Amino acid sequence: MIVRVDTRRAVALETTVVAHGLPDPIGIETAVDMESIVRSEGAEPATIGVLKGEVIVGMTRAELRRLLDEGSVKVGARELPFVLAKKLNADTTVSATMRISKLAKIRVFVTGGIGGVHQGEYDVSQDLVELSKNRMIVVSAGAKSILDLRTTVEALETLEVIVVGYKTDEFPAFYSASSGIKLNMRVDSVEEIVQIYRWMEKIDFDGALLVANPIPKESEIPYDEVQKWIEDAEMEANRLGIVGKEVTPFLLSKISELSGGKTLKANIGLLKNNASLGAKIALALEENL
Ligand code: PSU
Ligand code: MN
Repeated sequence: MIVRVDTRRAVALETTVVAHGLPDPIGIETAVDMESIVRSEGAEPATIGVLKGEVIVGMTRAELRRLLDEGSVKVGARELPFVLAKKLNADTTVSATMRISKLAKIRVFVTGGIGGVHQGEYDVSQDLVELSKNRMIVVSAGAKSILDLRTTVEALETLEVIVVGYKTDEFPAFYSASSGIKLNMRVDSVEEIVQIYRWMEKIDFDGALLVANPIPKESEIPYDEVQKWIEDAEMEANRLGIVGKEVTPFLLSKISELSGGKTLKANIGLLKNNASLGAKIALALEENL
């Protein structure tokens, strides 16, 4: 494993969103922008991925480019040993990035939206399991609205994942700030987040603290507007027989197409917003060592 950052004030960033979540070159541009945002807050970005079986914590732009040009496998935590043994290129989802962050002793991780429980046939992301096993702070704009959000929130409870709404009483719906699903834990400051994390350490709590950070107003798309695109994208996925790892990337790109790029813009907006909050949390955590 190559670690290029000071992990005490690092913010981990994933590469699946770069390689499979956003179209090229927007993926790389967004990653680089997120890194700048993290730096401008005084924290250190650590973009995580795998090149030829080598885990890299703190990928350079050129290395991100290699991932895209040479191609990479989308991996969750359970596929990591496989791609490492085979010396493959891999982009890491939330679960794989969390697992590597733990090895590198990074405590804060920023993503767009976690994976969760899909609608219809059984399809549940490894992200949920990893969140239940790994003591980290994960910032996300709720879970992707292509999911069954109600079931995802219930699953998070079953798995003992601490979910707090940042300045909200609701679980955010990725492209929209509100979902109508109430959360019972709300925080209004970075200090409160750090205090909760301190208590997690003291009581030896193994799961993650998921900070649900709503998409900012200027990037938001109303829930009802998004719903129609999601339904159409899902019908198309069923028609084409898309299953497994391809489901999430397919739906994201189809919805972007159906919305004329509106959801893509929203996705970028929420990623940057999360990067900013994650950096503030990382700094506050370090100062409080
Ligand atoms: N957030 C985004 N875009 C993405 C993802 C998150 O804004 O593409 C990725 C994350 O890496 C997450 C993955 O872990 O989608 C979930 O994939 P699946 O549903 O196949 O578990
Ligand atoms: Mn899946």
